[in-house]
Amino acid sequence: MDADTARRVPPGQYLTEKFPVLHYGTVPRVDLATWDLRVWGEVDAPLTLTWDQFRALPRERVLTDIHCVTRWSKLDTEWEGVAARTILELAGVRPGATHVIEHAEQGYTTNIPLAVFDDADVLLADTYDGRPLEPDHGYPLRLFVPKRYFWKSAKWLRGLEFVAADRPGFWERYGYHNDGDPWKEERFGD
Ligand SMILES: Nc1nc2c(c(=O)[nH]1)N[C@H]1C(S)=C(S)[C@@H](COP(=O)(O)O)O[C@H]1N2
Ligand SMILES: [Mo]
Repeated sequence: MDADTARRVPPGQYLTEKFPVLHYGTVPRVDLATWDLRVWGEVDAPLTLTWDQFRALPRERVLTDIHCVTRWSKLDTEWEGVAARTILELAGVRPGATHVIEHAEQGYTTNIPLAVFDDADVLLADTYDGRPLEPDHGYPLRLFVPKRYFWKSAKWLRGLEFVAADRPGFWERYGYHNDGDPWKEERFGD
């Protein structure tokens, strides 16, 4: 590995070319005709977007690295979708909001600070490597939060709840770190 590549690998991680699949439970079957995405909580304008409405929003592309708490990292992954910041504008997030709870199919949740969500590289991603997400990787939509371990990127995303007080999500309640910053090796514990 050259020095430039090595600098991109957080402590305790190894590089893989593969794209491992990791989740709790089964892969949900999703029907786009009945699918929706809800945005609620500390916002002026709660949203319920159909698939067509979501697809009509302005789109962005992000090329960056991902890091899983199980120690694999993958460089230069390419994602497309709608910027988190577009959702912030549309929903009119209130000053009191401090955190975002990601809600996925089958009850999976994960929490991030609003400041982490409000970053140019955070996407509501429906496309990986130029193609629609595979069912295993979150079809039709996942959140993509590259500056945190990958459990903070909820697959099969169905809702974003803006809250005025933090609330641990699924893995956070099982002892994963609340923040999950790979550069600080925040794997377990608070
Ligand atoms: N809905 C949902 N999203 C999830 C999970 C899950 O169990 N359910 N697991 C997380 C974990 S622990 C990881 S490491 C990544 C894995 O994403 P991948 O399967 O696309 O590599 O998804 C995250 N998102
Ligand atoms: Mo994970």
